[in-house]
Formats: sequence, structure tokens, C-alpha cells
Amino acid sequence: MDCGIHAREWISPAFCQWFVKEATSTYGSDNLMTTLLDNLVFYVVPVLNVDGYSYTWTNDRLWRKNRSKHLSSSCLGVDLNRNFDAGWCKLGSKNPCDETFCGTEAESELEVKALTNFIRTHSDIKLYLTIHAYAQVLIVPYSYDCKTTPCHDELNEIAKGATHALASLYNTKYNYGTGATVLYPTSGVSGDWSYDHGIKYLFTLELRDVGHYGFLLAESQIRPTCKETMLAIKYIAKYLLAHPY
Ligand code: T4F
Ligand code: ZN
Repeated sequence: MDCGIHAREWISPAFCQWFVKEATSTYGSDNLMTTLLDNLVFYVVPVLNVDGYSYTWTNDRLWRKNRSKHLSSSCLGVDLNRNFDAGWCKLGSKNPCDETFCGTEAESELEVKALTNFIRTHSDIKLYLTIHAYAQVLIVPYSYDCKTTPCHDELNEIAKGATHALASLYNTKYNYGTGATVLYPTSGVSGDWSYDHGIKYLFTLELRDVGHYGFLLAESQIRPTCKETMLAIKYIAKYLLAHPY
């Protein structure tokens, strides 16, 4: 699971931290969590875009990209979620001054290289979760292969169950489906790369809210957001345990 690909989506790193705390402190008392931790290894990247995240605390709360320098421009930063080698830059921007600048080549960014190298060297990864904000959607990979195979229906069914579990706590409404249908088409995103790399269970979560506070999610919503998101992830992980591949 990765959090904090995008600097300004503060609820995302908050969730990764919560996840680790909650998982370790409910191990032994919560039946499902105990089963999950007894049978699975979770790798948690709490903040992938470290320099970007730091910059949102010091200079610009709404910064999105990382802070890498480019020879050709005085604008800084690459959108890490456009830098993966999956239809790279077909839809991202080639302009370093844009928020969705996809970088000079696929995996040009150290953060992306580090993540893909990790995944390549851990070929037993079965499930990948990438945590973003905001929109309240659970996104399954949009890939041509998937559309013509049964896995798309399976992922959608899991997404349906997971959003249902999430809503059971505070009735928070989530949409689910492919990125192109529930949000907008993208390319070079981590989800599509990991899926193409053989991780079948792949979900992108866009956490709260739907735009009232947006990236500036109110402090009072941090805990409830983490709690409900945990239910979705437990649902998905439980499904994985019951459907090994
Ligand atoms: C916005 C969703 C729409 O794009 O990597 C939140 C969204 C965001 C923009 C809208 C933007 C700079 C992931 C991603 C389009 C799906 C995997 C103009 C920005 C450009 C504002 C990208 N999108 O910031 C309603 C307003 C909020 N969060 S995100 O960047 O994490 N979304 C989706 C990846 N297929
Ligand atoms: Zn994001």
C-alpha cells in the first residue's frame, strides 16, 4: 500500500499511519485483523512523495508533484502518478509547469523507480492499494486486457462489497469502477503499471470528501475517514485470503 504520491492529499499519509497503528494494536483482539496479519505481509509506504509533502507544510499547501528540477525549465516537479511505465504520457502533460507533468521519460523519478524496483523484487505481492484524495471513489484498473477477461467483473464485485463495508459505519457514499468511468482517463498511473505487472487485485482509493473541504479536509474528519477506509481494506484483504492465486 502506498500513501502520499500526491503532496497535498494529506488524508492519505494520515491513513497509512492509522493503518499501521490500528493493525498492530488490534492484532490479537480483532479476529479478522489477527487472521490477516497471521497470513499476509503488509508493506506500507507512508509517504512516497517526501519532498513534495514537506513542501506542502512549509510553502504551498496545494502542491501536488514532487520537487525535482528540470534542465529545460524553471518550473519544478513531476506528477509521480503520471510517471509510471503504463501508457506513459499518452494523457499526461509534457509541460514541466503543469500539475500533471509526466516527467522526461517513464520512471524518470527516483520515487517511482524505488517503488517499481520494490515491486519487481517482491514478485509475491498479490494486492496493491494506492491511497489518494479526494472524490470518494474506489477505482479498479482500466486496462484493455482486463475489459475482455472476467477479472474486470471480479474487481468490480470486490469494489462493490468494499464500498458497502465502508458505508456501513457512517453511510459515506462511494462510487466504484474504472478510473475512466468514475473519474477521468489517465495514463502512467501506478495502478495500471502494477496491474500490468501481474498484481491482479489492484485498487486506487480516493478518500473523502467530495469537494466541500477538498484537499483541506477538516481535522474532525480524519479519524472517521480512517475508520471507514479500514473497513474497505479489511474487506478486500479478506477476499484475497479466500481467493488466493
Ligand atoms: C480531484 C478529482 C476530481 O489523477 O492521479 C482529485 C484528484 C486530483 C487536475 C483533476 C486535477 C490537476 C488520481 C490521479 C485532473 C486514477 C487511476 C486538473 C487532478 C488533474 C485537479 C489531476 N486530480 O487532484 C474532482 C476534484 C478533485 N486526486 S488524484 O490526483 O489523486 N487522482 C486518480 C488516478 N486510474
Ligand atoms: Zn492523488
